[in-house]
Amino acid sequence: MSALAMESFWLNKSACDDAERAYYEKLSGCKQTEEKSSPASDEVDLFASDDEATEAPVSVKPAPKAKAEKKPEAAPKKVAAEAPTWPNKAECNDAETKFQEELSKNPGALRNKAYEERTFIMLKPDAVQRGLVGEIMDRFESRGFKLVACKFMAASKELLMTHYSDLSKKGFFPELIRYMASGPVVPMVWEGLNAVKQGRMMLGATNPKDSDPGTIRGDLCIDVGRNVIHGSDSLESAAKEIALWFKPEEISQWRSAQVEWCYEEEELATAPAPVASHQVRAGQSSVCSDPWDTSHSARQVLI
Ligand code: IDP
Ligand code: MG
Repeated sequence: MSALAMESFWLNKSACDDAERAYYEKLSGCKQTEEKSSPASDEVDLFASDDEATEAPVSVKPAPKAKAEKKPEAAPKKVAAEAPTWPNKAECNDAETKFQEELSKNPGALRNKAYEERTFIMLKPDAVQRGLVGEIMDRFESRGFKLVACKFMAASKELLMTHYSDLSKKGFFPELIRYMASGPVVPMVWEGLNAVKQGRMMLGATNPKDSDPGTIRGDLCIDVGRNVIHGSDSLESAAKEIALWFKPEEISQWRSAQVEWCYEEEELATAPAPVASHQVRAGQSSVCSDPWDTSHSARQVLI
């Protein structure tokens, strides 16, 4: 009895081992096979699909392994490629430190001084009378230029004669002075990249009949004697005219909220203050610092 029982046990054991082996071969090879199999009975499932078990491991299992192995190889390659873009990192950091010092004294300071070019623009009495002040200022604002000084005033004949002194020999000079003194004017200083040249282009030709459509004069006036706006024609005359019409203390030093959105080089990193999760989700933080260079985070917002 006992010998028969043992024999029966080992026969069953062998069958069970085979079934177990087949089961794990199938299990390790293919999820789909596992999903297809009926959960009703282990025995039916395990013994019925012996043939399929050989195909299963090939199709799915190697794929995730290959992906997992590739990732660590990619990282060092990226570091090696990025490294040469910061050959003079120390110089960059020095320049950034100097800029931050300057910014602490002048909130209007920019890294690229070309963006600080200034031009003198004046809305003439006809622009004021015709209600074009907002329209014209809007063009400069919308373009991205920064207003740093502005007055609404009646200009004296003396001031106007000094301003137009280079035209004093022209036949139209007396009428020009009379017209310019006949009502309030709006002298302004606008700041931005190529402000003088771009300002002149925005004005259009002196005589509106020659001004292109799209320019201020081309769109808003007809007669050369009523051409609504003045703009400096060179860097030298801009400096001279700004000094003539404005005292230094009348020119504001301020950082426009637009500056980072108008000039690529003027982006400041935000202070590393904690940010609420809903703000992060809304995309509030727009810092674009180099992820490979932690020292770059020295940039600070001072306002
Ligand atoms: P700009 O204003 O385009 O710089 P300018 O030659 O400096 O032109 O002349 C200054 C202003 O003198 C003109 O904007 C215009 O108001 C006036 N002006 C220029 N040429 C004539 C002219 O032929 N007749 C009448 N006024 C003129
Ligand atoms: Mg001129």
